[in-house]
Amino acid sequence: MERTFAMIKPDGVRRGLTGEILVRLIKKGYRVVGLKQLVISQELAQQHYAEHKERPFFGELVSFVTSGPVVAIALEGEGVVAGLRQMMGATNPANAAPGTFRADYATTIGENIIHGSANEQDAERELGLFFGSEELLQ
Ligand code: RTP
Ligand code: MG
Repeated sequence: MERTFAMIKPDGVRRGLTGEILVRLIKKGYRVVGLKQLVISQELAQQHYAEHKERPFFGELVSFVTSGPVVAIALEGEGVVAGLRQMMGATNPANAAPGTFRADYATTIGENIIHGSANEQDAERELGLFFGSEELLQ
């Protein structure tokens, strides 16, 4: 069964959105197969967002995602990689469709409350960065 990696970013945790986001993911029908709250290191943040290392916003992005606890979520379900991205909405909340997390709970591109893997290959890589196999349900 398909799996993906979701992460409630520090702004989402700070604003008390963890419960609501988890409820919506679970009600959708996805299974939470791994879950933990942690403050991520600079190294992990840089590895996680390595594809953006040459972008002008990289430094800000790394400092933001390490600024407080995040909630790392391993999610399983049919079509969950694309399905999570749909539920998140566009990167810039101003362009996100109503009803998506980013449209409903965020206003700025730099603090858009949730991360989701872009494709199945990224999902596998990111799940491996954040979870040991013993931390994931079978
Ligand atoms: P994420 O990786 O966090 O799920 O977000 P995403 O796929 O929707 O967007 P991506 O292009 O991967 O960018 C990662 C994060 O970098 C910040 N960003 N800032 N200032 C800018 O132009 C800019 N562009 C991207 C966003 O916070 C985005 O979520
Ligand atoms: Mg991305």
